[in-house]
Amino acid sequence: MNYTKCWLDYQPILEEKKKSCYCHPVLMAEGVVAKTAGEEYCIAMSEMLGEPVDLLYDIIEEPSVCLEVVEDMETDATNDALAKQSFKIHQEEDSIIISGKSAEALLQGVFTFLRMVALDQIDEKMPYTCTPVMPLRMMNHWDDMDGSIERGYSGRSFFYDDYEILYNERTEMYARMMASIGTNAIVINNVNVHEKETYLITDVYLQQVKQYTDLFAKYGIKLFMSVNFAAPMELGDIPVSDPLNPDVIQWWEKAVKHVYEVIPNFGGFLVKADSEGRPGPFTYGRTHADGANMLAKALAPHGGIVVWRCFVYNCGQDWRDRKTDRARAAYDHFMELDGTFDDNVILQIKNGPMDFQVREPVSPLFGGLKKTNMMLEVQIAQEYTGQQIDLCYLIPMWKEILAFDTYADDEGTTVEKIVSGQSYGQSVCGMAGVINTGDDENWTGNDLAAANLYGFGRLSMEPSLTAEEIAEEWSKLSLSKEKEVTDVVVPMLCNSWSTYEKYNAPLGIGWMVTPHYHYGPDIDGYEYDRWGTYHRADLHGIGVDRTEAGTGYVTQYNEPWRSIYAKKETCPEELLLFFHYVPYTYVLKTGKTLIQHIYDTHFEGVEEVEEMQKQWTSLNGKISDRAFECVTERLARQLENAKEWRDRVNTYFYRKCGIADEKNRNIYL
Ligand code: GCW
Repeated sequence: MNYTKCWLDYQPILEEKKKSCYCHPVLMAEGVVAKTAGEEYCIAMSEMLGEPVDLLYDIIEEPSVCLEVVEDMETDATNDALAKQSFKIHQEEDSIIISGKSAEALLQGVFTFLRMVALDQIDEKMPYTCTPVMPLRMMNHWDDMDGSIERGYSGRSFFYDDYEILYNERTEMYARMMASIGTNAIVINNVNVHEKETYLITDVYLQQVKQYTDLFAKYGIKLFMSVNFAAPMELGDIPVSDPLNPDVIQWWEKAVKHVYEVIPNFGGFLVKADSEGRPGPFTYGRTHADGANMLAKALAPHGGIVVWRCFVYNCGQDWRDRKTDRARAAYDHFMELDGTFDDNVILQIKNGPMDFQVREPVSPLFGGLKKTNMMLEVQIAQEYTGQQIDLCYLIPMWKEILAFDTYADDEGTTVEKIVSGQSYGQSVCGMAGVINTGDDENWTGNDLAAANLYGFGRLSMEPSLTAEEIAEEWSKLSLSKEKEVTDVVVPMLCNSWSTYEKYNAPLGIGWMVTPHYHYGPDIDGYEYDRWGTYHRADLHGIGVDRTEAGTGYVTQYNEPWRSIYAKKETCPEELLLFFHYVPYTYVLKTGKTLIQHIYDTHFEGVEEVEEMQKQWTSLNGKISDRAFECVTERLARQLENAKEWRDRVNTYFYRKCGIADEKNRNIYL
């Protein structure tokens, strides 16, 4: 086996923690998913008890763990889609009952129960009931069929190699891992659909895709594919892909019908249109609602959905133009279409208005749209946050995003409530994560980056979990249950975003990265380019004026945010340069000038990485040598990167403004 089991590497539990019922699982439900639930139970429990555990199918006299589906189980779910996902774990005398309202829910119940046993939480947490908060918990793969992964930092694709679809034990392990964290939807190919991938929805590949669909179905996961909006032109003999053209409409209907003939349980499409060179409805003067609804109508008779991305912006900008603002783009394009999308369309919105930077405000589109299904898109892959070399645990960031109050209706209309369907009663909505896996032995390049993958799943099931709780669970399940390990790993993870931010681009301005690769600093790398990603630093100050006098971006927020962001004095300082052009001598709330803040944080960032290294060294011999060495090597590279950021950023600004560091440290490059 050339891959690890991550958080599914079940370890023996202490003798005194074993309950007599554990070795008698009784499966009282039928069907493939229920069978998986039984199998997962046996795999895990055999490891934890240190003896083989076999599944029974009839009630027995002795204490047992009963796995059952109770369709009329009571739930507190607010809609039908979620109700079917409710499960319950409780004790009756010496037996334990795991019941799900559906087989999929039972499977989630079993994974939850196994986790509780592994973490020794069973007595503390039972009786336990759960209705997942996000209806859809989706992974987006940016895997290409040549075997590469766009923005992949952990090896090559385990789905494809050289335009062939791979299917092996690793794929099965992958499906288990995904199901165990609550994933119920997976998009198997990159949103940038190139020539060969366009054929995924045709007979060239459908039979092989079906293998994945069948595998995922065993784990209660639906398979989705990204499609090329220009497919009718590339695959058919139609000269256009105009969504209102009858030939185009018919082409898609036929294509979709065929997909469902081969794969009856297919989930639907993910679409990146009119974005970064991808084709879309704009070519024909049509709206994104025209485009999305055309596909939605083709999918609807089969129960499929369209996930349509809002990452639409002008990537051919002139840097001298200070009015066009990429941050405005998603809202400007999609707000006026609110209420015009079909019921089986979901708009997938990136968490921020730019592109997964280390710090961004929350996209104002969440607080704008009210009559449209919405899904939050975050990037588990650390494109701009250290590329799985540098440590950056993203759960605290995602928690902030989910907790953000949009004030769309009243106070308390948080992103979490909106994308979980609680605010507007939608049932097709949820969270999507651009996944960070590849064929590296440890799946995620840096072992610690797996905490982001695990955490994404856990958070989409239960957003009320704290970042610390998730970190602790992950660390205990993946590294070691010993307290001395958790005591090091949990704070390391939980402080890592802040550390990364300190040595990165300051106060929300973002970018300053090496163009194209997006790792390492290049302060002006994107400054005079076409991508709309400017910091506007000059002799006197830095930042983008996004107030009404500037690009007007602030007006896309509801009050009170609009007013809060509009003034330097009230704008949260971590976002100051995102919203304002600020002189280097401006005094921050800490009493420091902006320039001194930039110098100080960049020195601190490096010191914090050095401290992390020290902490990590103390784990030598306490976790697997493989994981220890992997992270040791990554931290050494992180330190180099942090120093480079420190020196380049500080030197750049010192040269621009000529203001010396108050502490007289060496600023050079
Ligand atoms: O951040 C950018 C990435 C692209 C990506 C794009 C997107 C898949 O640099 O590689 O393309 O976002 O989200 O579509």
